[in-house]
Amino acid sequence: MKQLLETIKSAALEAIKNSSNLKETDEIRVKYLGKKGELTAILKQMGSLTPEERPKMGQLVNEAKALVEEQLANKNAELKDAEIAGKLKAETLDITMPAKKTTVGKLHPLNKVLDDMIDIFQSMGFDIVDGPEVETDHYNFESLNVPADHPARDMQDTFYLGEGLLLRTQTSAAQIRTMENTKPPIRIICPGRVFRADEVDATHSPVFHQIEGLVVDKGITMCDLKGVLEQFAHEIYGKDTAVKFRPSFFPFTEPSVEVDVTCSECGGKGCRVCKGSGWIEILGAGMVHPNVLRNCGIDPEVYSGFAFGIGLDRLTTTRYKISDIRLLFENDKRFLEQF
Ligand code: 2U9
Repeated sequence: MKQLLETIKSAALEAIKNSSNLKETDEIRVKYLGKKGELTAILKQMGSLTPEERPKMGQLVNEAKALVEEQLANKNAELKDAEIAGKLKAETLDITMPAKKTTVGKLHPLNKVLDDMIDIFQSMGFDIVDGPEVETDHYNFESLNVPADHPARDMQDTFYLGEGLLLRTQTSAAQIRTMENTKPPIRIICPGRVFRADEVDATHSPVFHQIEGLVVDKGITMCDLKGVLEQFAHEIYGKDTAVKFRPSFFPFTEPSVEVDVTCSECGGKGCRVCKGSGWIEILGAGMVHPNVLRNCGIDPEVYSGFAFGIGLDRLTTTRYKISDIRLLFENDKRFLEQF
C-alpha cells in the first residue's frame, strides 16, 4: 500500500508540474483529492491493515494529500499570475490616443422656462394636472362657454379630427375635469401642448405651449387674481417690473383682463420688440364665468374663481432673445446647444 501511495503521489506531482492551465489543475484536483479521487480511495483501503500499521499509513496518506494540495495551490497562483501578465501584454493602452468626447444633454429652452414657472406656482400652493391632447368638442369648447358661433370654433382655428374629436386649442379641458371631480378649494395649473390652425410665421406656430391656471373657492375675488399674477410677473421679470391689467374679453371668464409688463428690452421707453408701446403682453386671465362653474356642477352663488392662460413659447423667445418661434420646434442641435 505504501508503494501504491508513492506511485499515486508521484503521478499527481508530475501531472501538476506539467499542467498548463486552470482547467487542467482542477481536473487533477478532482482526480486525486476529489470524493472519488485516488488519494481519497486509498484511505478507504486502510481497513485491510493491522491496527499497528493504520496510524502510520494514515499519516503518510495525509502528508501526501497535504503536499499535493500545496503544489496545486502554488501552480494555480502561478497560472493566474501568468494569465494577468498575458492580458496586460495583449491589452496595452495607448495613452497618447485622444480621449472620447462625452457630451452632456441639456434641457430644451422651453422646458427650462416651464420648470421655472412650475416652481413659482408650486411655491404658491398650486397642484399640476395633465390631460389628453385629443379632446372632445364638449370639453374643449362647450363646457367653457364657447358658443357654437364663436370665431374660435371656426374651421380655420381648430384642427378637427372627425367624430366630435379635435386637437385641443387650450389646456382648459383638464381643469374642467378637475372641477367635475373635485370639491373646491381647487388650485391647479395645467401645462401642455396645444394646437391651432394658424398661419405659420416668426411669431405663430400651429403647435405651441401653454400653462393655464385655475383657482376656485368661496370668496375668491379679482384681488386674488391680481395678487397671484403680479407675484408671478415679479418672479419672472424682477421686482421692479411694472404690471398692467387691461380689460379684455374671453367667453370663459367675466370680467376678463390681459396682463402687460414693462418691456425688458427698452425698460418701457418703446422699441422694436414692444412695437413702440413700452409694454409686452404676457398672459390673459379673468374671473371664471358662472356658466363654466355651473357646467361642472359648482354653484356660482357659493363659489367663485379665477383662471389664467400663459403662452410659454413667447415667454421663452423673449427671455432668450430668440428671433423666430419656429427655432423652438426644429430641434437643430446648433440652436439647442446654445442653452
Ligand atoms: C377654465 C376656465 C377658464 C383660461 C384663460 C386666457 C385667459 C388666455 C391665452 C394666453 C396666451 C391663450 O396661449 S395663449 O394664446 N389664454 O388669454 N386663458 S383665461 O381660462 C380658463 C381656463 C380653464 C376651467
